[in-house]
Amino acid sequence: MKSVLDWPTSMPILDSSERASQRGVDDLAIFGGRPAFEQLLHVGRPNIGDRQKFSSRVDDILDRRWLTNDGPYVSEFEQRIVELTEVKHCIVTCNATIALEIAIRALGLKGEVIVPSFTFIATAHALQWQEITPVFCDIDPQTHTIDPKAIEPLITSKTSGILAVNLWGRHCDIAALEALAQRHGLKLLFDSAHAFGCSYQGRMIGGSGDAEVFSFHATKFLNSMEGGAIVTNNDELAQQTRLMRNFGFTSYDHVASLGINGKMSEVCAAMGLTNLESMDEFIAVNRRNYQQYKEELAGLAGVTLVANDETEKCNYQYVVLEIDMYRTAVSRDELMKVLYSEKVLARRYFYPGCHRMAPYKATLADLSLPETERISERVLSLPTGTSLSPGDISTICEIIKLVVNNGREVSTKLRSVAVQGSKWS
Ligand code: T4K
Repeated sequence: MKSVLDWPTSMPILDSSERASQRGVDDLAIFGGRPAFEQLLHVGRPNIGDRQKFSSRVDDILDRRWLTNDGPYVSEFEQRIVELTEVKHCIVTCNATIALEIAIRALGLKGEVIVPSFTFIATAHALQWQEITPVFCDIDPQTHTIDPKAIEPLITSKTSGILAVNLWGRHCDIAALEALAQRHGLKLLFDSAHAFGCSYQGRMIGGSGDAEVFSFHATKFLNSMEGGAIVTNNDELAQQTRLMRNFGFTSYDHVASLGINGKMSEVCAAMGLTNLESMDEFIAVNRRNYQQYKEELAGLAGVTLVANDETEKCNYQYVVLEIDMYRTAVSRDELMKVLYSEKVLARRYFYPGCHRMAPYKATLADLSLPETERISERVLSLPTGTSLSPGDISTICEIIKLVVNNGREVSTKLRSVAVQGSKWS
């Protein structure tokens, strides 16, 4: 198999005479120039492992005629995750949102649960869907994860738990959260959708709190097309979540509890297993991409690459910029529009914060989360992963440098140009 590390050193779309480094502001596509790329570059383009192995697994599935409901590939995928995370139990699911919902219900969460607002909307929805009120908490501006100091004032007699998020694969202050949860008798659940393959204090993420949830969605660095998992060291919780995943069935005619259909299919498990075999390569490519962005954007005033904790294992799946428009003279949204015109679909994950989205904003107009609001105005996620070449990254960096180094001019010109058909307008 061709290694994913062996991508060409450059994939220029523009002729050498037109390369981004030689372009001026007037050559930007948004002002009428030719886009730097012919096709859109996405954040979250799936990494795909050995196709032949995947195909042969699909053949097995078809030969066996066992497509879902606890098939052998699902069991094998769960076993591999247990080995990798060194957590006692893994229950894979159809996606991480359902995994969160099952874990929330199995833990008996009710009333109010404290959760960061700076996260993908699924974290909050998993609570609200079960008529539990998400109580939004601010974040630590360094790590973008929930600020333990901001949690205590939010605890009321209705609080049943904390749902923390290991955002971007960066771990929260897990020790502080565990101490806080213990002190107040609260359940502690981690949304670790981004953190598969990452570590905390030298141990793989997965074994903290009462349970943790991973996502294996197509856009995650390790995907099973759609998929999620609950991991826990609690035997009883594992048994309960396993039952809940399959309608609560304990045997053919016996239902022990309320349940849902949260099962993962055999094809998804086959994809997950195949991609696990390339996981080290995916991380190596992500790390290389991250380093390249870091080096090429170094010293660009007002532009910071959100750091990973290099003392821990990281999956480097998100490359996130923070744009300080008081120094760049061009806003995050203006930069994003320019990139989009060049066919680089950078994303402002997780703008504007859950508390500013429906249905939550309807009752939270007065809620102020200063760090969440400030950070969500500044962040921009850039494409990474195995579908990107180093040449692509250089071109993206050249565009960013061109825009930021001419921030005032770009911003003024943009204001005089009517941008048609913008997805974000
Ligand atoms: N908790 C957190 C903290 C999460 O971030 C997420 C999901 C969850 C919980 C819930 O996990 P799941 O229930 O999904 O397992 C995407 C993903 O759909 C979502 O899984 C992810 N977080 C979130 C951060 O990103 P969107 O709305 O941005 O997806 P979309 O369709 O715009 O796709 C993103 C980009 O990826 C696009 O530019 C196109 C590209 N793409 C996408 C797919 C599906 C591809 O190139 N190929 C593909 O197959 O949410």
